[in-house]
Amino acid sequence: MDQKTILEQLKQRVVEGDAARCAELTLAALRGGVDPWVILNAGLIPGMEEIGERFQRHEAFVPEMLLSARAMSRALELLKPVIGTSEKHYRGKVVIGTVKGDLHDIGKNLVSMMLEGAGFQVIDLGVDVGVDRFLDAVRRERPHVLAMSALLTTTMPVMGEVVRALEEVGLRGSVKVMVGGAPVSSRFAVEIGADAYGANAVEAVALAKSFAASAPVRGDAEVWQNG
Ligand code: B1M
Repeated sequence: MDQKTILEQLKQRVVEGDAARCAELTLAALRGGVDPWVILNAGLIPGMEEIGERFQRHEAFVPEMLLSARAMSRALELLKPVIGTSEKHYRGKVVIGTVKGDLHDIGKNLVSMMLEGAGFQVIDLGVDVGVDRFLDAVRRERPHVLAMSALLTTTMPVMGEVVRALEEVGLRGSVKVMVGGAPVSSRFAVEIGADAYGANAVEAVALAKSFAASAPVRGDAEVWQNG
């Protein structure tokens, strides 16, 4: 099978939610020398976009979206060891989570994966994370960056609530706040007082690197390296 056919098949299998076939095709593509970013951007993500469009047209429903998400996650697991830069150098610490009311985690997981590959210690709070849990994590972990993801327009305001809460308890100056997710924009980031908007995982990593590089030196690199 040539690269174009594999990628087209991969997209179709994501749409159908066929996790087993998706995994086989991902492995076949990797073995055939296809760049993991091409697999992601030209196969898997277009599949997720297609199922989202079908959902919007009422041609697909939540169970179908769930199957597609499972197929995509399976393929992502296979891409994990080869994607990213796998740097050994400690870059800093990031607390990440999908905001309260929102269960979408594929984009957030991709960002986490890339951050880890780039040398960040990532504390992933998972999905449906409310203001208090973000605050507790910032207090406890003292991260360089707090990264929040939202895929629903209805859950985006939680990001602003977190920024305000950080200000109220005097923690805002200690952490850079980065927001992302399909409905989020740089304009929204400015409106809520976040430091940055990451349009995708690559941008999120570049932003985190610049924030960590400009932060005062902390004693957590050794702790991280010693496990
Ligand atoms: Co839902 N869903 N969903 N869904 N879902 C969307 C988001 C939707 C756009 C579909 C549509 O209508 N076309 C729509 C939202 C409409 C809106 O608010 N504007 C929608 C809806 C309505 C819903 C429900 C309300 C449906 C219902 O129940 N009636 C429901 C809500 C549940 C909830 O969260 N409370 C729901 C449920 C689900 C499933 C659980 C079935 C499943 C999620 C499973 C999972 O994540 N484990 C699901 C899915 C799969 C989707 C679509 C199809 C795909 C999302 C995805 O994974 N994309 C989605 C349609 C779409 O996006 N086209 C849709 C691939 C992923 C790699 O991209 O997450 O955008 P993305 O991440 C990108 C960037 O955004 C960025 O980097 C990533 C890589 O480039 N990024 C960051 C993300 N986070 C970042 C953080 C950063 C930086 C960058 O730093 C902080």
